[in-house]
Amino acid sequence: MNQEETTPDAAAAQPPEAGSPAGQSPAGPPPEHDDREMWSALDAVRRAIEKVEGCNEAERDILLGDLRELRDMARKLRSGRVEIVVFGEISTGKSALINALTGTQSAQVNVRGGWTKDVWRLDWEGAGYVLPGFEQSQVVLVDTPGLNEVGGAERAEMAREAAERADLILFVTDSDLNETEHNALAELATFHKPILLVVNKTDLYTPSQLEDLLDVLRTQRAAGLVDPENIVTTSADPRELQYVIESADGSQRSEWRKPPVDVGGLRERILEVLEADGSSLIALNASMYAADRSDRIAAIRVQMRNQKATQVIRTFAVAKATAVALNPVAVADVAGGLAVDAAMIVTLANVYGLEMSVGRARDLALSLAKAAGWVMLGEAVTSYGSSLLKGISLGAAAPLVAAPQAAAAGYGSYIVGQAARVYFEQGSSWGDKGPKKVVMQVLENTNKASVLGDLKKEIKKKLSKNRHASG
Ligand SMILES: Nc1nc2c(ncn2[C@@H]2O[C@H](COP(=O)(O)OP(=O)(O)OP(=O)(O)O)[C@@H](O)[C@H]2O)c(=O)[nH]1
Ligand SMILES: [Mg+2]
Repeated sequence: MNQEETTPDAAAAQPPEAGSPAGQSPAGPPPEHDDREMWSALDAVRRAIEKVEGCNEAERDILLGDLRELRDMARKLRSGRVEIVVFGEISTGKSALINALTGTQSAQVNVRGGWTKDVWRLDWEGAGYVLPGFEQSQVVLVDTPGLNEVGGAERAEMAREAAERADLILFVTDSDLNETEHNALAELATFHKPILLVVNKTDLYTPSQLEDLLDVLRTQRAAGLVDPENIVTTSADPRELQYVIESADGSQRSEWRKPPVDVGGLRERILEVLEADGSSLIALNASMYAADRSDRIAAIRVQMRNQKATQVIRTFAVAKATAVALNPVAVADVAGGLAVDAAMIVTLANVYGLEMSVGRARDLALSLAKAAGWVMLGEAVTSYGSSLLKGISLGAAAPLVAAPQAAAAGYGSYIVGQAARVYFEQGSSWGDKGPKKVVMQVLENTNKASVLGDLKKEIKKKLSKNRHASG
């Protein structure tokens, strides 16, 4: 079935394309209650997509997987696709259950644990559920690798992610939930979506054993995690049994036969849950998913920009310090010092996806140096004031003798850079603090000795590489 296809009715009820301009101002009469939930969910997904699209190339590379998933979530919402994930420990019969529900042999079943290696989806054609307003909605069953597979941490993570996207979780077990299963179930319960606990392989239990098992699950092991009415029993792929058949003439023969598959109760409960909450479930799930992704996108972006900004500030601070050490007269006058800091600020603006002219960057550098004022007097004088004197008095010996002053000049740039970074992080604003307070805060949060030590080390390295300086 083509998930993009819609009937005219369904198309009228559906929210517009995510990420498209048309999606920003939905026209037409106000939507019904359920539709409104779907619209706002799609809007949340669309905004998360736009967030990724607004990132720079390096950030987008890292967020490619998130972008793909978000676009798929938008498609899911537009077509009204319902996803049911089948989750649980290895060999509990997850794949067999999918086959039994769909009446196919699509999922690979095997006695060897750890058989299913990937997350994959199967269209459940005969599910018998249609999402209101989405005549061609699909119900999809998602098979996942089993928990607790040897070396399967990555696969368990894949299964977890599939559960995070899904609208309904089938947690399959064949016992009273061991520690791994219990922990996984407890984690899934935090996703705030319905969980059906499927007790499979009931053919292996006597009726009284099964009753005891269900009682333990309801009252102890799954209590507080799964509603008692959501604990259902199945027999997805029952073992063959030896039947003794008596003929009319009194002779007997034995035959191995497979008892009937039993997933009727599960199917019924799935439909009840979907009928009761379908649209809300899907909308709520998509909204939570989008919120979660947005947080992740923002966190990754901040982290990447911070890393890059730190690199830029360090590179410029080292460049300034080295230049001062090599040639205090030319570089460390006010204009020379400012030029380096202005270039750093322009580069930092780019890191935060902003444009800034060199002139404006110079003004900012100067105002930051001023804001640092008396607090940084020692450094400021070295950076912007006394270089001429120093150059003249130190003469030919300047490069080596000037190392501490050069490090101090680099430190000045470091502080200016850190303050500028706060400015850009806040969207080119000093917020309610003003530049002076920001500089003070940066100074407070900076381990001066360590920055100076680092700069001195760099100067030494650079000077020893410079044949003029070392000669
Ligand atoms: N007796 C009995 N065996 C079953 C039942 N359902 C599945 N099995 C058997 O359990 C074994 C594992 O079944 P699968 O469906 O491959 O289990 P799975 O959970 O998908 O396993 P992995 O993909 O390895 O995690 C197979 O030998 C199935 O025949 C059942 O209802 N009763
Ligand atoms: Mg499997």
